[in-house]
Amino acid sequence: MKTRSFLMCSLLVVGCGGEDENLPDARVGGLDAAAVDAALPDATPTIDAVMVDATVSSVIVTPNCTGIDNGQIAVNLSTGGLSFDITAPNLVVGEILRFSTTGMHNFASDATVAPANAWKSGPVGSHTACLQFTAAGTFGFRCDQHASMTGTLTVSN
Ligand SMILES: [Cu+2]
Repeated sequence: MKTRSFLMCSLLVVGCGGEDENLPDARVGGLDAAAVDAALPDATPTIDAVMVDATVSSVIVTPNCTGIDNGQIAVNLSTGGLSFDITAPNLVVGEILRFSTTGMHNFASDATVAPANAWKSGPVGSHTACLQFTAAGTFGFRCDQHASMTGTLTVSN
């Protein structure tokens, strides 16, 4: 009797497994967009964390420049007082800009750059980060703490 029950269960499991193969498509098709939106938490903190740690489509941020070879760094950008020491840096696609500061500053894309918050070197405060730009363009930047600290980065092919 026990053996027979076990076999029945096994057959049921196999049967369910077979049906499952057809389920993913049906589930995706059945998603209610409004319900999904409602179920999603506020995404802002997650996006912020991603910016600091690394990946945006065109900018790769490496906190502390960990693992970056000095030979890859084309521009060293820092701060003095309430200014960036270079306000119009130039890079070739793929090159790295090293940002460092000991003040209440950071190096972040400004409102003219899409997507919003495309990159930032890290939270405002003493830190170092390496940013590799992988797309050509002209990008405004700023310090998130000081509206007067701005510049324009040019990345060319
Ligand atoms: Cu600042």
